[in-house]
Amino acid sequence: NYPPRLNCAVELLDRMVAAGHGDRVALRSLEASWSYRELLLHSNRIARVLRDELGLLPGNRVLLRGYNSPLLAACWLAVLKAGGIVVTSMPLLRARELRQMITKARIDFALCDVRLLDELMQAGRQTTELKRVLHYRADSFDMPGSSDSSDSPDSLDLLLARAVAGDHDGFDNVATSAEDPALIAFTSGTTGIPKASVHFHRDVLAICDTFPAAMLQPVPEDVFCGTSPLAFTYGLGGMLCFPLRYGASSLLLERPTPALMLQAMVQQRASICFSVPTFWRQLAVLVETGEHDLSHLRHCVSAGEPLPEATRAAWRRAAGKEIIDGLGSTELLHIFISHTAASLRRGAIGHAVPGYRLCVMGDRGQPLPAGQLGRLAVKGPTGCRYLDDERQRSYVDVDAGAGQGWNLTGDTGILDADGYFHFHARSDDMIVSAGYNIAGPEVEAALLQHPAVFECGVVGIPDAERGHIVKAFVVLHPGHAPGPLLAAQLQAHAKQRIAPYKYPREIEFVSELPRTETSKLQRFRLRERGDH
Ligand code: 3SK
Repeated sequence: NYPPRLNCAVELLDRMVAAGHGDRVALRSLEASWSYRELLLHSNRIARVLRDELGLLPGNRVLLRGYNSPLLAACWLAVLKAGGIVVTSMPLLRARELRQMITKARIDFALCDVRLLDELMQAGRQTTELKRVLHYRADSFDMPGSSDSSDSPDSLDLLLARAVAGDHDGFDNVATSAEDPALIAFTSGTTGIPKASVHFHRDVLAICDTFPAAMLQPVPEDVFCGTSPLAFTYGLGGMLCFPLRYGASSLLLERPTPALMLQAMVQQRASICFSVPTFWRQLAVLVETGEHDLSHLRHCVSAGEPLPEATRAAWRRAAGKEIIDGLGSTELLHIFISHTAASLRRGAIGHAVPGYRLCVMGDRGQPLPAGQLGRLAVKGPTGCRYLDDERQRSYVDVDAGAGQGWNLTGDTGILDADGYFHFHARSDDMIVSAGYNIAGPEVEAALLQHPAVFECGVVGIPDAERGHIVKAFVVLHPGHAPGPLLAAQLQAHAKQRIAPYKYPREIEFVSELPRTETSKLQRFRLRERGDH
């Protein structure tokens, strides 16, 4: 329960400074370290530029385009303090995708890292909504005077320098309502068709007060880190909102590779790390083959994709740590199913995060008894509000037998008698072959148990006889030679672990799998490739 007047940035930042956390480190990068007081100062200055130089009005939408950095985080907080709505974007988006976002979310202003400016300017020229773009250098606060862009009228650095010379450091925060939109989060999901989810100020606090409170119990001494962009709400929660809510600090790396992440985790004594299965797999390989002091690492969180048992086991073997798995979505903003080290159950993603309720529904929206396979539905303090999108009707079931307002996440699985959710597949990833329903992730999990397999993606491809057949795209660990012999071995391996009708009838060895910028496997691309 939050008060009717609520600004989530003020709760996450101003309130922490007022509560005596001012001198504690809030954000770190490889180059800089900002205390809570410094973060407040920078955010206030940016908020003043937005209001006074751009004329931002409450409710205006501001696109943020940059790599993870303390300055990007300060921009995020500043937009909210000024009453704006933040729209974060993935750094790798091209002009066409940015144009779609600008039009759909009716973006008024943008703050953009100079290195990513070209595509945005191209997109801006093709739309009528975008009024002004300010560009910044991510290190402009850390190396004053080093800016090469500061003589442009659209340089945020220049405007900030003027704001520094101003006579006060405060900002008159906009007293937004708890149900004013704070964020518009875009997801292209794994299908490639972007959707925009709107989240309120209270939603931002709700994700801080549910998953981390129950599963991680953060303390101010914690150092958070992670590998996802802040534009992915998984990264935004784990690497910005959660640490601030608990008075802890967060390490923001621009473009973390597994080696860089590991080195930074060790150096900065990170204690909570948010990553995705493919990254955990790569980290496990590095940790297994080197000497790394990870004694300070308390929690390793995985989400974004189902965590294969083989990846969990590899990390346990390499680092001696358990991974906390989570199921979340952009539509619900963060994780709603997870577990603690103590409540881990083999074969299940976890149970409902306290505050959320789960139900597995049949085709007509009727709740199914424990143990029956159906569609996952979730209800809790956050939920899906698509911006101007027909797909809202199918995501939020307004008239299900189980009652109104259940979010149908697109996952299928089983709730057991103790309330644990056993994931089966995304509804659109089920393979129907010769009348059998086959879940791609189950076949992937079986193949991953073979020592030669580093990662794989399994999809159905059209087949005249069976409707579809199961095809696996396999990336091998270095040192293993692709070829028909290994393919036959992998098929035999799969048949021994799962029902033989599920084995991949076709195997193609590839050097990498197509992934979104959030590291989700793009099965639709594999299907396109297999569709010959
Ligand atoms: O999309 C997801 O998988 C996800 C997971 C956890 C938290 C947030 C998101 C969007």
